[in-house]
Amino acid sequence: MLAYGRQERPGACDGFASNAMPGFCILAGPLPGAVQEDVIMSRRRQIYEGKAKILYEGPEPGTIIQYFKDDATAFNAQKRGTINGKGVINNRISEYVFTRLAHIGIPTHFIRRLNMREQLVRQAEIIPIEVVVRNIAAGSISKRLGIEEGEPLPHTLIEYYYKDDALGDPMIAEEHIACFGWASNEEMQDISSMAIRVNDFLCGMFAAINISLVDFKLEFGRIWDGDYSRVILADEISPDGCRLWDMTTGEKLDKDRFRRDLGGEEEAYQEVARRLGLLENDGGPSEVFDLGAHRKLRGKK
Ligand code: AIR
Ligand code: ASP
Repeated sequence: MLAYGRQERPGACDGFASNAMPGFCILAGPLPGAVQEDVIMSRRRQIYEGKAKILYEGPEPGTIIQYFKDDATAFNAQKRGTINGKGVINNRISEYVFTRLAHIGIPTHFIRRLNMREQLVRQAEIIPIEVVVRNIAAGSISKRLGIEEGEPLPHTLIEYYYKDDALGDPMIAEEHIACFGWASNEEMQDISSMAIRVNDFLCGMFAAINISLVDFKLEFGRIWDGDYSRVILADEISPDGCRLWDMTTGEKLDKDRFRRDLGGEEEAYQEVARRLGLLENDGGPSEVFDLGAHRKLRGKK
């Protein structure tokens, strides 16, 4: 049973911006099961290279391989760097989160993790909207509206940004989305209700490991089944696209460490993975994470 709606394929002249979203359909039928990794490695073709991931053609029609890089960018790629091991950790964290979300009925593109840096996902038409969910003021909303960072918001906010690097991902209203046909009203209903469910689930999941989910970004894709499409959660969920603060110390455990030159980004990403039970406890500090102490322990300044 599908919790979220199926949309009929729009006709050519009904105002839906099909030219903005060149369609590619997935073939109906069962998704591939075990696929030999050596086959994947030898036959694949690169489809797209983004700031933090590379997409390769998958082993079956309708599949894609997501390769997670260590590259980090911020401020629309004006700042560039590397966070060692980030790709491996984000691959693992995103696998874990998407798997848990699937268990509560959120349709996602995730099929399975292939190896340390790659996962197999369903190919979808990416809806060109970044959906940001905020629980606590931080980052751009604090700057834009002069709200102090750390101020809990009176209620959860959903914001939309148009995914366009050349324009710097400008903030948009739902009216823009409807006006330019980036997503239909029905799709936006599915997207906003999924975003709220994901937020509720993730807030609880992170609270259980003493982390506040301050805000995060989601991306959605459209998959076709004949003349019908539905929206699924795509991209990744990792400390690259979430603000995660230790509930006790307020320590930032996310990409703001890189954006704001705070240092300790590798340790912060590892700490999130460790608390989620995805890494062996290496005997380092565990109750409340102290990045300074941890870095000293590892001989870093
Ligand atoms: N985000 C937005 N665009 C790219 C990313 N990663 C995420 C940030 C933050 C949230 O969206 O990681 O968790 C809000 O970002 P901002 O900059 O609008 O405050
Ligand atoms: N990764 C995005 C960029 O390069 C945004 C960010 O995470 O700050 O601009």
